[in-house]
Amino acid sequence: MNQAKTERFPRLTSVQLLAEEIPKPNYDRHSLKIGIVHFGIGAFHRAHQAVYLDEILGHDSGDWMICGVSLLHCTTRDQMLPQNSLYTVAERTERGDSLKVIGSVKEVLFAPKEQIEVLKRLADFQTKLVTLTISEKGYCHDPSSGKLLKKHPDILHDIANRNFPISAIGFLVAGLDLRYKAGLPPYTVLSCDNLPENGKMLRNLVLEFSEIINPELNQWIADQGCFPCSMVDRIVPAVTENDKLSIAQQLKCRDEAAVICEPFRQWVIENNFACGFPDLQSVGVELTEDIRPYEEMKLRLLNGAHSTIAYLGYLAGYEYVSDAMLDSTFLKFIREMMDEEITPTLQTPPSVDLTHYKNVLLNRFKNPGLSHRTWQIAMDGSQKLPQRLLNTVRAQVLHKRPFSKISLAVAAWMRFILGVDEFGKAIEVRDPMSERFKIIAFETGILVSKKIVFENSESYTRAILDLTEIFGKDLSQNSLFCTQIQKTFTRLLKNRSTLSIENLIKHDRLE
Ligand code: CS2
Repeated sequence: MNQAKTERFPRLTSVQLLAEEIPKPNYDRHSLKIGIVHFGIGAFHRAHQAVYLDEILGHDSGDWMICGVSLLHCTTRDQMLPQNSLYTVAERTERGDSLKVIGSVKEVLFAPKEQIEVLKRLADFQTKLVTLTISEKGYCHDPSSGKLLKKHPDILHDIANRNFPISAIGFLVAGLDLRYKAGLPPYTVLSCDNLPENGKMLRNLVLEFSEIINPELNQWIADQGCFPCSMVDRIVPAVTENDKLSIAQQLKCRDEAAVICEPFRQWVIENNFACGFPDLQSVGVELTEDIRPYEEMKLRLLNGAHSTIAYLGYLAGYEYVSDAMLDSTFLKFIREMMDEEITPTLQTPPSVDLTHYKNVLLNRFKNPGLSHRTWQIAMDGSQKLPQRLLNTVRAQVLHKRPFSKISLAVAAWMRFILGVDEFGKAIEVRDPMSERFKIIAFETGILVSKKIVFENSESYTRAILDLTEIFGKDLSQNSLFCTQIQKTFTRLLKNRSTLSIENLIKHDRLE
């Protein structure tokens, strides 16, 4: 219905179609060259990095146009190609949208079909920066140790077919190899995913991979490669058909690649580049020598709270983050978790007021315009838990400080991945480890014909805690942590999510 209504508008193909009042690229998109190759041109990149670049190009016409690469799906390429890679960013608040048409993406490639074109771009001397938002699982790493999964099917493929890669790591190394052979400097590789010390981890993955295929290349990358760490932030929910219609009505054009986001944005990058880089500071990007305090603050407070809201909120029947935040008990729970269990583990970054940061954060979560689904955030928990919740627990355990609220979040994840909600309805669990979870549920007998078997909860939680790729050997064997999780999970089964939250707030205990 809405799709049909949207289709009545002419397609966004050129800035000429846009009304004068719509902000649009004021630079010469034709003559400017590509200087950045970006892997993972999903909604986040289009609402974050590409927007910063659009602003830079608007005042300083350098050759910093973007070549976006999709590794898995051709959807973005197919949406962007007919639009000459133009698309709209709608910053949304409860008062409405503020639209801007973005022009910094010059080309979009679908790697499985345009492998040679991607490699050519990487090998081009004009390419100075290769950035990535490929999500946690795109790194083919062990989430707990950060090591390369050498038996991952994509990595095995890329080791056997090093000139025809399919994984991001395989492409990065194949591109660096071409440059090494051509006597060109390496490009800077900038990870923009929500992973701890993302640049350092990616460097290690690239080195582990290149060591297998070519020790000389490996040495060159080790000596000359630059892999700055970065912290990225902007909430970007998935776009719906309703959103597309409302944007078409405002734009008077149909935009299949439009994205919706909050007004807030932040990007902090470690100052470590191999060759040139765009004038990032001119548009508010912070360059720093020490990224860790920024990254831990963001991963633990924002993403940690997000995952907590996702699992507990989903179980409590909240579809959107903002719905859960309207529930004053839920809100209080998240605030207390931040103050009592996360903040003590953080080192405050220079010029940040943590109390202000948390207040702003809760207001961002409350943004009712955003319709950010708890289910969307709940995806890929096995890849997210270590840096969002478990590193915080580690620090709390080490200093003998409380972690009961985070334990409830972890228990809620364990409950969520059972694939049946508290009302007996099926949950679509999307996670690279979902098959393992199903086997564990079956073997431990926690779930029989979609019904929870309470007596088997201890063996179920034990089997999940034994997944060292998530919990690491340390937490898997930490009796304080394991006992607390098992107790919390059993209580969560008995009391369900809403009462469990209330009990933890009112009595600071689970019963
Ligand atoms: C979210 C993040 O989907 C998720 O897992 O927690 O995408 C979050 O919205 C961003 O990191 C915000 O910067």
